[in-house]
Parts: sequence; C-alpha cells; structure tokens
Amino acid sequence: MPNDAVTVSHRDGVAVITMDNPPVNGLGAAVRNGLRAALEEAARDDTVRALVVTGAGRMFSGGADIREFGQPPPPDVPWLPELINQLEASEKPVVAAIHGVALGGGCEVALGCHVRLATPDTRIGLPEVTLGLLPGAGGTQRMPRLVGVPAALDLIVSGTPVSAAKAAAIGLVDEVVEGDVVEAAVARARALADEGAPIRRTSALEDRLAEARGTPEIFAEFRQSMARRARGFEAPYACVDCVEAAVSQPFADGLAFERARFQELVTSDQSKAQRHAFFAEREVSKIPDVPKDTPAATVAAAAVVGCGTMGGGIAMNFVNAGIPVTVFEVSQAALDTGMAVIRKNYAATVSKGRLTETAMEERLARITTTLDYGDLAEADVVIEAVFEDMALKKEVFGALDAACKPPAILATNTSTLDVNEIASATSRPDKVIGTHFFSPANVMRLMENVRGDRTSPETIATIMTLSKRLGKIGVLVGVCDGFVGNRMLYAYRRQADFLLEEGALPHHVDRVLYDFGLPMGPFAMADLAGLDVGWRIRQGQAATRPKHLRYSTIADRICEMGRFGQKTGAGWYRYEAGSRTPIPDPAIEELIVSISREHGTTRRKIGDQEILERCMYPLVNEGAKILDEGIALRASDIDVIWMNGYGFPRYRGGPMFWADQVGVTTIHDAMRRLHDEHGDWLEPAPLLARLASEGTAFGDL
Ligand code: T1G
Repeated sequence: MPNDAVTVSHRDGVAVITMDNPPVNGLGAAVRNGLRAALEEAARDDTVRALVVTGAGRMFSGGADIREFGQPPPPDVPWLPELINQLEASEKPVVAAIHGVALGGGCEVALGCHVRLATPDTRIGLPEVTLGLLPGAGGTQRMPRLVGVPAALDLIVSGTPVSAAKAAAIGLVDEVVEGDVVEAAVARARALADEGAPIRRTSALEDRLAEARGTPEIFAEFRQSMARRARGFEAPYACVDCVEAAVSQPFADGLAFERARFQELVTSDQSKAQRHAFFAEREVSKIPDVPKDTPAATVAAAAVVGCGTMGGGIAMNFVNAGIPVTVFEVSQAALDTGMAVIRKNYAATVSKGRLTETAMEERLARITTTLDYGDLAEADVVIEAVFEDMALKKEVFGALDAACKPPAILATNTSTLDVNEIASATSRPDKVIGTHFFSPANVMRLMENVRGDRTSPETIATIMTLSKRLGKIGVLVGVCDGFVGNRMLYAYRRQADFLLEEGALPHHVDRVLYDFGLPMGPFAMADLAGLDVGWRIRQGQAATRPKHLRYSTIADRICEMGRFGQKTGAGWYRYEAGSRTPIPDPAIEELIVSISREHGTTRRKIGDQEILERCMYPLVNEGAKILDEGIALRASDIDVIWMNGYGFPRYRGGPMFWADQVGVTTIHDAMRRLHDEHGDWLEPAPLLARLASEGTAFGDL
C-alpha cells in the first residue's frame, strides 16, 4: 500500500493520488515508492476507472529531492523516469490537478499524465539548469513534443517557470481552472473514462517535433543566441543537446541520451556548486539569535533620503513591491534630476515590453517627493543614501531621529562606514541597521544587512523580511571596514594593483579574471563604478594609512590625471564616445612602467595561474578572517554575497565553496609562499591555517 508520503482516496471510480511530503512535496524515495504502489494498486483495482494526481498543501511538487543527489541510490526505489513512464503507460486516464508550483520532476510527473489542469496562480517549469542539471525524468523529451521546440528550449534553458495562462497558451496545460482543481480533475478523468476516448500520451506526440525537423538550424541558432548568458556553464548546452535528441531520435533513445547526460551533470563540480548556491541562499535567513518567531514590524510606508543613483534605485524597489515611498532631497533640482532618472529607468523597462505604461505610471504615482524631513514622520523604514561622509551621515540620522515616529527603523546604505558610529547620532541605536544595496539597486538581488552592536532582533527580523519582500536576498553581516563584500574586494584589488607594479598590465589581469567567470576583471569594473569614489575614500584614509604597509599609487595617479573611468571616457582604459568597450591605453601602460621604475622594481613575466592565485587566494583568505571574527555567520553566506553582489560565477559556488574545491591546504600553502615573498597583507588567516592543519574545509564549519 502507499505510504504516508502518498495517500489515495477514491471518488466514484476515480483514484485521487496525493503527494504529501512537506515542505515542497519533493519526489524523494518515500514519494516515489508511494507513487509506484498507488499506480500498481489503481491498475489492479477494477473499481478504479481513472486517476488524478495532485499534491497536498501549498503546491503540486517542487521536484526531485535535491538533497538526494550525490547520495547512493536507496535500494528497491524506482527511478523517477521509470515511474513517469509507468504513469504515462496507464491504460486508465490520468489527470494532473496542479496548484502552487510544479517544478522540475514535479512538472515531469505532470508531463507524464494524459491531461493537465492548473489553477490560475500556478507556476510551472523545469528549473534544473539553475542547479547545473537538466530535466532528467523525461522533461527534455516530452516538453518539446507538447509545446514545440522553440518554447521547450526557452523553458528548459532559462529554467524560468511560466504562469498558468502562459502554460495554457503554449499547450503545456490543457485548462486553467478557477475553484477546486482536484474536483475539476476528477470530473475530467471520469468523463475521459466514460467516453473511452483514446489516451493522449505525451511521449507519442510527433507533430510538434515535425515542425523542427524542417529547420535543423534552429539548434545552432539557439546555441549562438545563448552564448553570452550561458558563458562558462555546462548544463545549458547539455539541455539543448537533449532537446535536439528528442527531434532526431525515437523517444526511448532520447530518454536514454537524456539519462546519460544527466548522470554526467549530477556528479559535476558545476552542479555541486549550483546546488550549494541553492541551499546557501535559503540558509541566509536562519540567524541563530533571531529565531523564526521574532516579531517583524509591518512596513506599510517607506522613505529614502537622497535621490542619487543609489537612492533612486532603492525607491524603485519599494514601489515595485507595492510599498509607497517618500523621497527626500536637499533641493528641488536634485529631486527633479533623481525623479527623471527613475522615470527613464522605468521607460526603458516598458520599451523592452517587461512593464506596461500603466504599471509604470502606477509605480511612479507611489513615489512622493519632499524637501521636508517632517514628511517622513509616518515612514516605518527610512533608508539613507547620501554621500559617503561620516559627518553628513550623522547629521542626517540626527534629523531623522527627531522627525520619524519612535518605532521607525533608520537604515543606512553606506558601503563602508561604521554603522555603530552612525547609530550613535540617534536616541534609537536598536532601530539602526545597515542595508547595503548594490548598483544598480533596482536590479542587483543582494542586500548586505549590517547589524550594529545595539541593533535589536526585531529590527533585524524586520529588515530580513523586507529584503525578501523587495525580491532581494538579505545577508546579515557585522560591522567592519567594507563589511564582507567590499572588504574581500579590497584584498583582491590590492594584489591586482601590485601585480601591475611587478610586470602585469590591466587587460592581462582582467582577461584572467574574466575567463575565470567574473563578469569583468578588477580594472574594467573600477572604470564602470567610477575611480573617483574609491579615490575620495583613500584620500580620507591617507592620514591614518599604516606607513609600513605596501600601498600602490597607480590608481591615485590615474585619478590625478582626471581619468575617472567610463564617465570621463578614460580610466584604466580609454573608451570611444558612447562605447563601454575598454581599450588598452599606452599612456596608462607607460605610467605603470614608470611607477615600477620609480620603485626600483624589475618588471617580470607573470603567468595566468599566478594572476588568478594572487587575486583570488587573498580574497578567500580575507573571507577566512571575516568568519573568524564572526562578521559573517557562515562561509555559505559569503558565497551568497559574492554570487549576488559581485557576479562570482554560480557554477563555482562562491569563493569559499570554490576554495574547498581547490583545497584549503593548497590555498594555505600558497598564501604562506606569497607572504614569504611579498609580505604585507598576505599573512594566512588563522582559520585557514587551522583548517589546513586539520584537513577540513569551510564547508565543514
Ligand atoms: N529538494 C530538496 N529540498 C527542497 C527542494 C527540493 N527540490 N525545494 C525546496 N526545498 C527545501 C528548501 O531548501 C527549504 O528548506 C524548504 O524546502 C522550503 O523551500 C529529475 C533533476 C519550491 C518554489 O529546482 O524553487 O527535479 O531551508 O524556502 O520560498 O528532472 O523551494 O526550510 O530547510 O525555497 O516557498 C528541481 C527548487 C529539482 C525547485 C518553494 N526543482 N525549489 O519556494 O520555499 S531537480 C527545483 C524551489 C529535479 C528532475 C530534476 C522553491 C519552491 P529549509 P523555500 P519557497
């Protein structure tokens, strides 16, 4: 008989098979065993004339149990592809009743059913590629047979689920049902049995494949079209190969091809990294001293101080989430400029067809502007996004403390300044927190939420909940210079500068990091962000900078030439008017060579591997220090920050996961060597030394 994970009820000749495995009805061993038993029972039972498959709770199924991957297969438990073949082969009609989500293996179960009904809120799709995998239970063979090759390629290679309406439009679901979908499915199943209609098995459908057989170039064109977004990833290409196999091979052979490619991917480093990323992004919201039931305040109204690049983007996040926002500036001109940028950003989204004109106007209507702090009195959360100057920040927080209602949370978007010092300018340090957004703030998914010494658990709970509501991934970190992301970036950037003094050139260093998988190397990235931002901070730190520590003056010298990067048409590179393509500039190369000469440094040939190690190992080493100091709760939190804030390639799982794949001992020994050779800044972190000596890894912490 079926088990607790799968229950069966009978409704007048229809067996309703319900997957019940909270929290997401994952298709783990128990569910697969339960489904097999239920199918065999229904096949044997003559009183059963048709079947309905559905899920208990808030969804149909979130797919295969990801935690099972990489584990030895439990004995005598059916593989999902076989189970779905068995389901599809049923002589009795099988109807899927879908609600919530049907993802991955969950969608593949539905594809094995003969008819699919879905509720309007359903989201259905095959996100396996986001885990470095491919739909391994027939999805790459059945989906193109049902929706055609172009739609199947979009669904499988993007991994993005579609709405019920879209699914109906492409033929993925047969009907969108208002009300009780199980009831509707039971009625449909019974009607099919009554009619004795021929059963429509997806694996037998050929007409949608025939379309593609006439245009084989479709696959070459698709591979070309995805080259930029799939750069470095293995799974997207395997997905295309499998859909191509569906067109060129009989179903059974295509299924075998899919299985073989799936097996390759499931044991790959890339998939391990992307599965790590999946769980790491869910782990970030678990904070030991802020339990799940800590009350979070309701955020019904927000405010933003400063309508510059960051302030404007932050305001857009609130209205995109349906939260009205009041934007404060010191002058009308600044407000007008800021609002014009916001409108331009929305207009760009409308022009790409990703937002309607009406929706744009609705969102803009939710933004109120003011020159008066008094108008921020009723805000539940205020985010300050003014210039990176401590005196100015404290002045603003003093004013907010006076103007805002006592329960209001005051947050700062500083990317580097001391949140505790900012909080000291208020009478409510328990309600002060850092909310470090990443540029462009309305696009980048990361929020580095910075808890001060006196930030209360309720304030943390409110901001972490708000992060999710704004469609962001909130990662909680402690106070230190540059917090987690920028502090590690400094360690990486510093060595990149030193490599230039020793013999490398900007485009060489950038190519190595680009090939590693970063969206761009350190020098092209600095030109994009603007060199003046960092220059001002360094000038502010000049007086306190430890004289004995090595410091590269190249970047300062470039700024003194008035070269601030893309915004001035020249920085580390030069740029043609209107172009963002970095062009190596002999003037900069001459400057670098002359600075080496000034230092009496004999320039030497530096290889790609040395560049990679010299930049990435100190970054990991700084991460180890951050963990040791408790500034980050988990190594995986650091990975989430780097993957969502700095474009660290997901197929490497983040710097700390990557470090474990390289080997902590390898990195420790290399850091020891680098420190012996170059000294400053390269002392191996105590944690790195400890893990290396114990033979353990960051993932074991
Ligand atoms: N396997 C194992 N655990 C899962 C899981 C899964 N598929 N999905 C979610 N969880 C855990 C998650 O870690 C969290 O745990 C809890 O469930 C709630 O999740 C053969 C190869 C379904 C939309 O990629 O997208 O099928 O932190 O916080 O926001 O072709 O979870 O509480 O301990 O995310 O409501 C393909 C993955 C698998 C979908 C629900 N499926 N899941 O979102 O809750 S591969 C996916 C999601 C596959 C076949 C292949 C979302 C969700 P904890 P949550 P949520």
